[in-house]
Order: sequence, then C-alpha cells, then structure tokens
Amino acid sequence: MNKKGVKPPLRYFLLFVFVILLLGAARYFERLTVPMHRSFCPQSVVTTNVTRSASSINQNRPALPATPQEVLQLRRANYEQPRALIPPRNDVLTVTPWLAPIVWEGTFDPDMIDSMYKSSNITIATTVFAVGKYIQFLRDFLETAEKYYLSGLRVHYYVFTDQPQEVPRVELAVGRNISIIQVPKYSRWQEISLRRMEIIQRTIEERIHIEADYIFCMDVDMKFHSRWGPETLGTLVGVLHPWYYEFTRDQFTYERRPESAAYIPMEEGDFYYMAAVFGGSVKEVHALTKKCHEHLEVDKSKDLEAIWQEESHLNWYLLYNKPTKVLSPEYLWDDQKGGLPKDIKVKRFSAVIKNKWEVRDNV
Ligand SMILES: [Mn+2]
Repeated sequence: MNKKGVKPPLRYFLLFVFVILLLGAARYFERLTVPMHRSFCPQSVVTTNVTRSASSINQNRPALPATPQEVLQLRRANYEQPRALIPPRNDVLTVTPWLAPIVWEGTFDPDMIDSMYKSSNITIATTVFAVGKYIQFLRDFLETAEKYYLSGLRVHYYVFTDQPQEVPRVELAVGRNISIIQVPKYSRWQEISLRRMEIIQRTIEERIHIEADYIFCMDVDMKFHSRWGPETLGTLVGVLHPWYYEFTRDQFTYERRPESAAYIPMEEGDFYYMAAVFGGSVKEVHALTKKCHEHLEVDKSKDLEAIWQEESHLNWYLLYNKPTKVLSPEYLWDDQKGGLPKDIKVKRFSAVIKNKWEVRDNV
C-alpha cells in the first residue's frame, strides 16, 4: 500500500481526467466568448447605425430636403426570374431614351416592390387643392386613396382649401394624417391653377421638407380604383396624359408662342405630361415648383397666360429636366375616355366625369 493511499495508476488516471476536464472547460469558454464576440460586435455596429440614421431622419433633418435613399434591400424571397431576352411587355415603351422606367402593369413585381418599401420608414406628402366647388370631390378622393394609395406606407395629406370647415372626416389608416391649410378663393379656376405651384413651393419650404421624403401633387377631382403602390416613387416623376400618349410631338398642346417662358418649339418634346399628378423627392419637386412659379410670374409680367397654365410650364420643365420615372396613363386615366384600350391593363386613378358648368365659377 502507498502511503498516500492512492495507487500510482489511479493517480495517472485522475490526472488524465483533470486534463480532459480542463480542455473541455477551455473549449466551453472559447465557444461562449469567441463566437459571441464575432457575432455580437458587427450586430452592435449595425444597430448603432440604424438608430443613428433613423433619428437623423426624424430629428436632424437638413435645412434642404435630402434625396431619399434609392437603394432598397430585399431579403431572400421567391419571385419570377427576370429574363434578359424576354421583355415583360412588347406592346408599350417601358424605358425612355434617357433610361427612366415607364411604369405599366406587367413590368414590375408588386409583392417585391411592397416588401422593399415595407421597412423603409419614408413619408409621402400628398397635396390636393379643394377650392370652391371642388371641395365636393375631396371625400371620394380621400376615401379611395385610403383604400388603394401607397397602402401600408406613411402618407401625409395636405388639403388646401378656402373652406376648412367643409373638409370631410375620413377615417385614416395608421401612420397616415391630414393637414388642412387655408388658401384664398380665386375667382377664376385658371387662377387657382396658376397659384398652385407657388403655394406648394412655399409649403415645402415651411414644413414639408421636414415632414416628408417624397411628395405627390394631385388634382382633387379624381378617384383611385386599384393599386397605386411605391413603384411610383422616384426622384422626379411625371405621368403620361391619357389623351396624348399616342400622339406625335407636333400634336402636343405645348405652349407654342416664343414670348412665353413655357415655349417649346415644334421639333422638340418627349411626351405630353398631365399636371393632375407630378411628384418626386421633396427636393426635386421644390426645384420644379420654384422654377414653374418663376416662369408663371415672368409670363404674368408680360400679360401672358400659357395655353394650359401650369401644365404648359410643367411640360417645359420636364422636357429640360428629365423625369427619373414616368408613369403610364394607368396612373392617370380620364373616365370621359370610356372603356380601356388594350394597352391599358388596369385603371388605377382617374379623373371623374364632372359637369364643368357646375363646378367652375367660370367655364
Ligand atoms: Mn382636374
């Protein structure tokens, strides 16, 4: 018997067990610390970034509106593969010569677009003018917008009216709100149209540049009929006029008098855009409304009024400042055109049929 009472083989065995336990413990602590370190660090960096950018969007907005983030992320998802040699539509133009997409049904994946914008944290300002008898269109506009317009995104409506008390109460979805802004009533509808650019410009400077990332300026005598999604968002957005998209440039009703600031010569022009909708980043729409307002003033000082008021100036602007996205007439139809031709697969937004003698104080 050994004095210490432990036989040498057993001592070696215990030493062996001790070493094994030590190695195991080392492994265990390594697993606890190293991978945690690896995964925790980058995550914390990402989290800080997200927090910082989110708070800078909400609180520290620059004095001039910034261009919204154009690169959006899409997590792993199943969707139809885009094929380089198979165009989704071959009956319509889907891209301009300056490479801006023209948005038609069938050219985009609505589910993909929705999931890309779902967590983008953006607000879209939407202006409408409900002045004089045009207030009667506001309820339908808002109710159908709540059904189809940029669903699931934050929308801030700015209703300009001479009768704030007549603005209908429409139930708004979460994340959507409405501001009512009083404007004077003008005697001629052309004057309302002429003043619109100035009022939008001023409201962007006063508050919209803080309150939104994108903006759409819309006519109120309109209704939504189906999806108007974030596929419409872009830096500068124009919409093809439903009555002119088949015409050649010499047939467009551009302003043709060289004395006007809206003048476009016969041999120039891409499309005829309808002023019932224009939009883009707050910064670009600010530049647009400022320039159009300036040109409207220049014309006014010469006692000139462009043939289609602000629409003529909008067309001048979009000819020399190319839109980054063009919306097809699906996004701006006219109910007076009757049934849809075969190139228009869906009516998303349209001008309601109205009796001009009933809604206008002058015809
Ligand atoms: Mn209209």
